[in-house]
Amino acid sequence: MAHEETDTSLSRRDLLKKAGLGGAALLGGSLLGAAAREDETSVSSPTVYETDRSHTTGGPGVLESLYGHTFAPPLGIESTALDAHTFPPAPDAGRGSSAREIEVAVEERLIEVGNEVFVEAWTYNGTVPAPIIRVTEGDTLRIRFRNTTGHAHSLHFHGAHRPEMDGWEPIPPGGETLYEIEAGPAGVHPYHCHTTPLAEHIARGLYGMMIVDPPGGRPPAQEVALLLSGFSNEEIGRNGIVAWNGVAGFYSQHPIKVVRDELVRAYVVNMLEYEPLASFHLHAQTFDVYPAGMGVTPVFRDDTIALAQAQRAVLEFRLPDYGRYMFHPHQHWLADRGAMGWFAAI
Ligand SMILES: [Cu+2]
Repeated sequence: MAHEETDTSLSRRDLLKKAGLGGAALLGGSLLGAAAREDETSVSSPTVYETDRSHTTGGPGVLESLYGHTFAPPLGIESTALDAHTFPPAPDAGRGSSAREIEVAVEERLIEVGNEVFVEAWTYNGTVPAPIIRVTEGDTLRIRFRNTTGHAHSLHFHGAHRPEMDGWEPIPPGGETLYEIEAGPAGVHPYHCHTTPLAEHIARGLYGMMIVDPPGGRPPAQEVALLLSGFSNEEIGRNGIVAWNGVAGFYSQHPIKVVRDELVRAYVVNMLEYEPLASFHLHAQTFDVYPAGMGVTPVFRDDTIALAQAQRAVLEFRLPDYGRYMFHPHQHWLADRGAMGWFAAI
């Protein structure tokens, strides 16, 4: 297997030895290419990868392979650990106008977002990102909101709703409230805390994805959800870790399996704070783009979409050949910090 991930317990020097390269070449790309880069980096910036490594709080931290490197997930993390975030709950199309009751509690948790990288997170219901909410357009969504922490928080939905239910007003420590919105429009919309300092409340983990189906449902597809976000694990205001669905390097180690040549629908949301722009790039294939997941016909076709903060899209594509298709933000600074992943067409 040319693209097998390397053992994360090996040091970089061990990796070079294992590859029979001594200290003569960098891993990544062809050997000829690597040798050429070694010459170039000797006169430019040879230490960039070591600089990256310093942003972990311990352990090997970096997953290196032929395609480069990214931050590694927690050691021994199960391949199913992110299933609830990767695969949206099944739709229940046609439920429009029925009432949906949801309990949301703000809880503080210490979570491992990468190999031995822990952050003191603020969470909705204990996870970052928060659980995916899936409803049908027109559903009445009642959210019983409890703030169990020592800070004020709130819950604000994107999409359309009455302004008094917009969720920007802080709910004090120990406080409760009831939000009631009519879900819509059909699409994919983030929800997040809107209490100041807003950036920090988002960067600490208070966000999630809401999928709103049209009343007739969507055509059958293999559905996946990918929410991009970051963690200021060492310095507030800087994303030391960047991750799809909350765990750095997870999809690098555990590709998302899809059936070859069958329709894939990806709900992609950018909740990365402190970065003016992110993107989603798929290798070796193009996709149809429904901005914010709205509309019944795609607006354009591409292999890369730009996503400002809170922007999102539904992407539809088929992977026609058996094999692995890479995905990552095309800002490689972000990919290197944990947002590298693969689809495996099987
Ligand atoms: Cu908050």
